[in-house]
Amino acid sequence: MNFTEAIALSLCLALSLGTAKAQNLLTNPHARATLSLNGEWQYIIDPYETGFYDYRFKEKAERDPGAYWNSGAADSRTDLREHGYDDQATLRVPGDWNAQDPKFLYYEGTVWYKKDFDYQKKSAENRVFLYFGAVNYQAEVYLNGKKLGRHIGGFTPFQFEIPDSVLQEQDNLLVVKVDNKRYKDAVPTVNTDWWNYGGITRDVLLIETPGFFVEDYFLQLKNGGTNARPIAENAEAAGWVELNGATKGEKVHIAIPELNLEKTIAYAGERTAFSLRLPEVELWSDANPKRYAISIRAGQDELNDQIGFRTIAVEGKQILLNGKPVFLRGICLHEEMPMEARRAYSKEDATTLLGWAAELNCNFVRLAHYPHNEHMVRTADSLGILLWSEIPVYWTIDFGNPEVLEKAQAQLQEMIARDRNRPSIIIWSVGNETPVSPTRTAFMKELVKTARGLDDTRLISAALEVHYNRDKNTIDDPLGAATDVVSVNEYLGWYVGLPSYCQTAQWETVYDKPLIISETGAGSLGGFHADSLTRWSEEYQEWFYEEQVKMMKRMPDNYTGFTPWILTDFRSPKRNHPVYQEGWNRKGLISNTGDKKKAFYVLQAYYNWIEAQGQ
Ligand code: GCB
Repeated sequence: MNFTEAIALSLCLALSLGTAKAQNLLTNPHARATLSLNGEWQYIIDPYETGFYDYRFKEKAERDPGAYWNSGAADSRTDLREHGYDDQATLRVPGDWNAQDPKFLYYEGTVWYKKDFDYQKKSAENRVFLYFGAVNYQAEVYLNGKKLGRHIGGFTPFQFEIPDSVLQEQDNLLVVKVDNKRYKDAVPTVNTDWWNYGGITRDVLLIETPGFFVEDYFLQLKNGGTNARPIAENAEAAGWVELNGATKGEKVHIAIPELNLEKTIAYAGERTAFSLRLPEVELWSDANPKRYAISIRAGQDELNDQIGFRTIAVEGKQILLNGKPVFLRGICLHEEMPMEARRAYSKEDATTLLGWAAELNCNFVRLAHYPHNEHMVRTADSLGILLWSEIPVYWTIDFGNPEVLEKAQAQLQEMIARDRNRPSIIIWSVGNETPVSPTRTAFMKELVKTARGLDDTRLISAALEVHYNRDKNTIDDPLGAATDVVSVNEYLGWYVGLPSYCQTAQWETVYDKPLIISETGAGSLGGFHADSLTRWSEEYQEWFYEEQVKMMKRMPDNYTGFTPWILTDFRSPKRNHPVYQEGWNRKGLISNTGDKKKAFYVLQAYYNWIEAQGQ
């Protein structure tokens, strides 16, 4: 059996075995939420998974009073119960558990979360969905003792419909088993250079819809339909609408009031295509992040959203935004608030992180190394920051295993489903620093194919590695043949030699495509000052950036973007120097105390210079 056959077989198996697959996502959940389940949740730490398995290590029966999805409340004083949710300790949702109590800092395993809520449907015919922004890594969700489903993957949303037979008007018992253990066949795998924050890390929402409703839609300008001007005339936008629970022929009304546009189509099942002629539209760009309100109505349901019209394309060695060459002045960032050493999850967090990027004069951010929360992407939409969004296919995952491919595909699908209407995202990345081999390249090409199949309006890339060579550093990873943009991480002057190595370094790519330097960086401990040859000093990092910038100025002419590693220091269990690291990767331009290091200003000056060149 060759690789493709193995994949086909595993997909068939998955279908026939009914592998827990989350339902199609309701787009823009925050605009529809009827009840937020954010807040304090009670919990049980369960490293042995006693709440899930019996003493023979078999999954407990649904009604087993000892199963932790049941309340643990005793029916009489003779009942034996060994769990319960009565104590006062709580965990905040959204949020990782690691930052909330020192006992969780290094914990990797199962925690049961429990929340009670009352809920009255507005009408008996309505439907109710339970939506999770993300749970890291695996979630089993139970309501009133019934299992709603399971989700695998720590950075993408999922939802379950709650059957009427399960939902109560009072005292609903919602329990989520969260497990963040690392596994070789997981995506990401056991080895990453970031903190494995566990928990219900993003918003939890209850959403009530009419019997049939607008589930999802897509609308964007047709590529090539614009020119370099900020206003396009007579442009054509194409898209589709998908209803849930509707019959064919149902009327769907699409309106963009600011453009005086209204259109009614008849629903033809699945994704029903439509197009709109836009007489005069202000284009969304980094310079002018113009958004329009859109409403899509069907039956009793109305979905509201904010979208931006823009095109993104590659022409020869350039990236064109709205038909005009753009240089990506970028920075990488993790979804983490350095000062509190926790996952970022809110609009305020997004505003802080992207605000720092804007202060650097960035027009681009690489969201590393997994899809970030939806607030981040929507905040970028409103600020005019272009984005690279990535799935955690990171380093050496189990490329030969078709189930791993399936897990990666699921995350890719969920990432694109959530964000396909966000104008800020211009690049989907299918992975980072994956080691070249025929098996890996076949795996990665499958992901590229899937990404294109799901969204042909954006660019596809992956962060590749470079093999350093004193004479010439050549970028020739075979995966580069499959992506629209070739992106490369290089650490000349940190992992390889000293920053002075940059002075004579030569670069070439075998691909006539746009080239992004998707990482480069050096560590420094904020506030530690010494001469520039002293590792870990701010001066070494500053010198590193100075040499990198000079080298970038002599890059081949397909160099179209730069996203150094990284905006802020971030926690990593791999970084164990007792003086300079103590569990932190120190390559941030901003320290974990929120102070800007000297190198911040070198990059800022470079970006000001690029902007002044009119690029
Ligand atoms: C890399 C990885 C990134 C690491 C970084 C480093 O190449 O892509 O995840 O954190 O290097 O600091 O070594």
